[in-house]
Amino acid sequence: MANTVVDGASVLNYINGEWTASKNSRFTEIINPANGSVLGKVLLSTSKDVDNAVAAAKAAQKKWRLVPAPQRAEILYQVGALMKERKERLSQILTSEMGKVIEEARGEVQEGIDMAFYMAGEGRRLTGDTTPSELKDKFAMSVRVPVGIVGIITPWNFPIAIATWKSFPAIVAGNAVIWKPATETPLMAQELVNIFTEAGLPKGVINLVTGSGAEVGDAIVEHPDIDVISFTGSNEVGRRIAEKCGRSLKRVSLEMGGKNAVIVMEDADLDLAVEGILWSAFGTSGQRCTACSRIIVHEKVKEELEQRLLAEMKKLTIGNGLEDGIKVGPVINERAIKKIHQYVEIGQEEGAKLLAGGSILEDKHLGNGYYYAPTLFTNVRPTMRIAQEEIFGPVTSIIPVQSLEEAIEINNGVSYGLSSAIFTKNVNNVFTAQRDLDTGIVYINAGTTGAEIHLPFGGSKGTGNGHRDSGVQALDVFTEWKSVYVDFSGKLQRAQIDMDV
Ligand code: UN1
Repeated sequence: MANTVVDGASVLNYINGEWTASKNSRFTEIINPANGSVLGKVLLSTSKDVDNAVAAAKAAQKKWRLVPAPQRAEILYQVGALMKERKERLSQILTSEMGKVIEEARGEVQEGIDMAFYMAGEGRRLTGDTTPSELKDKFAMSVRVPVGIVGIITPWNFPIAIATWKSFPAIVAGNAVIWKPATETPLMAQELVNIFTEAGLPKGVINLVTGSGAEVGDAIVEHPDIDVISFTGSNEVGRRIAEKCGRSLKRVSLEMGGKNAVIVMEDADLDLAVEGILWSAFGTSGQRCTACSRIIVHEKVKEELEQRLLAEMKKLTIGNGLEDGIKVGPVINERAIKKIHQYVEIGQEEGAKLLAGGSILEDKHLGNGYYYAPTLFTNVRPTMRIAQEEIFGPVTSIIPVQSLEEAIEINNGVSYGLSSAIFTKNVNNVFTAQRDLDTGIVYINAGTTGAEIHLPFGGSKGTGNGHRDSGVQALDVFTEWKSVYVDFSGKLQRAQIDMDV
């Protein structure tokens, strides 16, 4: 439990209530993306470690499922209280490890705290239905039961919030968890696991196994005793996971990103639209699944919007997110910055016009961090790769249109369906847009980010496979329905369908 210092930390596995090393004691470095410094190291585990974690989880779940849900929830209330108490510490570590600016880190930790109290409340609900039976003296109801052992695989861009979206509903519903966090952000995982332990979660109910997707991720996905997988990450990896789960009929919940757009109509409040676009395109350096990477604008206000955006983009301060006044932090690592830059080159080759940014920043004061200039393209055609593929960086593209109908068609003309937004004052536009935009989340007069935890989070098409994170709907991923019939007539009553047999 003392294992929580940022400098020189080494993150081990947490199996059956103990921080343990792996037989294969290989480690990889945890890097601060703001300056390239080494924060510590994280264990690269093997499939054997996953086996040990599953064995511990199975033993623990046998008892955990029998703990009354309101008592399971008490532990989540305590988790929420501890997170609240440690909010600043968690936020500082989050910024150091992942790079998002400190205000955003605080926001993310708050999202986790909200999730704790919200899901704790579910411990006193977890409702099913009671419904009349077709027969006399017979009672019928449906109840939620835990699925069993849950494998959760979480990304680095929201290292604590997304972990809470998945682990809290799983735990309150009576499951045990095997968690593989992103290799880039194991410190947040270590912090959250310590909080679970201090809150009194019995050993084996949560188990942490760190390491690569190829080794640990695959071992979790393929393990015959893990009943459900909940994954957030790229579409490419999500598809591979779904194929594997399909072969073994394992339930799988996927959230795989977006190509989100803000629509700006000719009657929009442009100041508001500019603010919403800047926040959702360049906040978190564009590394949100919900980030605005397309701006679909009515041609009548296109130039005005461009000018206002450019003026505001000049004011964006870039640097280490722990420093005061910084608005845009680094991107996660070298691989990410190269990919972002490649997309910018692709955009230029495709004939899009670069209005701002477009370069890797290497100023001296930025040290060895991974900084990319906030980038704006215009005159982008909807079929260009920069308007179709997820870039996951501070790059956004203006696509001009002549009508709402065309805007909606372009919004829907991508393979993802996570989030969309429209700025307009016209009530007819509002209701048409909320009906016809084909994303799982729609914002009116706000940017594409900022989902609240008590609503379902996820999307259509290449974004997901029909499940949702957070909201009460998250419980559907981690529970089975059981229909229970109680006959108190004292005789064998055949069901109505079998009466005439
Ligand atoms: C993500 O990027 O995967 O809606 C999650 C938002 C945040 C969550 C983003 N509440 O922007």
